[in-house]
Amino acid sequence: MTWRGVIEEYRTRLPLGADVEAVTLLEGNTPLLETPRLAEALGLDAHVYVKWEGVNPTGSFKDRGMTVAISQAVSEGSAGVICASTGNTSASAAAYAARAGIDAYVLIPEGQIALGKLSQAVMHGAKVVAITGNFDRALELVTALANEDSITIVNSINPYRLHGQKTAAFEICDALGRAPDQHYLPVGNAGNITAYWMGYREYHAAGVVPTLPRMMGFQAAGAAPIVVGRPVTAPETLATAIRIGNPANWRAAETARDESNGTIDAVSDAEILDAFTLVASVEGIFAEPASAAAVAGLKKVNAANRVPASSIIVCTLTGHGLKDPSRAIDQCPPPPTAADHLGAVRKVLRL
Ligand code: AN7
Repeated sequence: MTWRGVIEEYRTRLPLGADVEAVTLLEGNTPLLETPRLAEALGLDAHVYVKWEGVNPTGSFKDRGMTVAISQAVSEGSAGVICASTGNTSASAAAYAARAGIDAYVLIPEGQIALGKLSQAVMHGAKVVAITGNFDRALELVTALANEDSITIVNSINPYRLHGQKTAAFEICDALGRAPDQHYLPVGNAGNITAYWMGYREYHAAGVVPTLPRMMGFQAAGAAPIVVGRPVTAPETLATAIRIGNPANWRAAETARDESNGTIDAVSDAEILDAFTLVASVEGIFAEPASAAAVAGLKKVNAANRVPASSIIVCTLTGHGLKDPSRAIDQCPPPPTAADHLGAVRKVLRL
């Protein structure tokens, strides 16, 4: 049967009234790919899979939550939605709002979001404001605006967002026939790690899977409030998607970590860039830098001998690398040029 989007596929496990119509772009049903060349490159004796979320309709995992949040908002008669964003949330909110025929308002930190993400929000007709402060300040302003006007906030403090995002955990269990042993993912505003843990717990409680994974979250070293134990006032990382100093779901993410006997740790920008390049070059999967934090985290945990042999590992690759092509090109030397004849081209290609 053809895929109907995460609401119709998992409606019985979502807190939506039967009368709520799905606003959908047929998100979800993303590939769970086994990545043996990546496992080998990391020196891992384990089954490594990636949940490739960059192939969602707007190129990130945010679509899973947005379909649920915007469907609910429309059913409540909301005329518009608002969010603060490091980029992907705004791209997704703008797309689903366009699909629903309602307004989208977006606050972004000026100069700190990848151009692809900004172009999506603009193309989908969102009203975008770039503010002088960072993401955390934008989220404070958005919260105030949503309270004063009757527009719905669609950041991950909106509970419907997390219910939508938990469907990725369902899909992984459905594909593997069990839960993984360890699940790695990047942590920014900490909604996704919270949502996955909710999804795994719900499947476990319903008897669909007999075990639960350890939740392994990774922040960028310059934006690692949960790791250092206090808000970071001036977060810095080249992985702009996770440049967040005071995550909205901080406590819930700590609960996911503690209940699952997992970890929330930090990886450096250099480690993130290494993983970014590695996944693209050995597996043909072009994920964005923030996504690579999960893989960098797996490498770090393995180096500390904390990945048991033969275990089943899943890394969520949260967003598509094409959102920020200049970051990728900066990683590579510019291509050599050649005159337009065979000899010259052969010489450059060493063929
Ligand atoms: C590619 O778009 O917060 O820990 O405003 O875009 O659930 O926040 C994006 C976050 C990981 C972190 N990977 O997820 C936003 C925003 C990518 C992201 C995260 C984000 P959360």
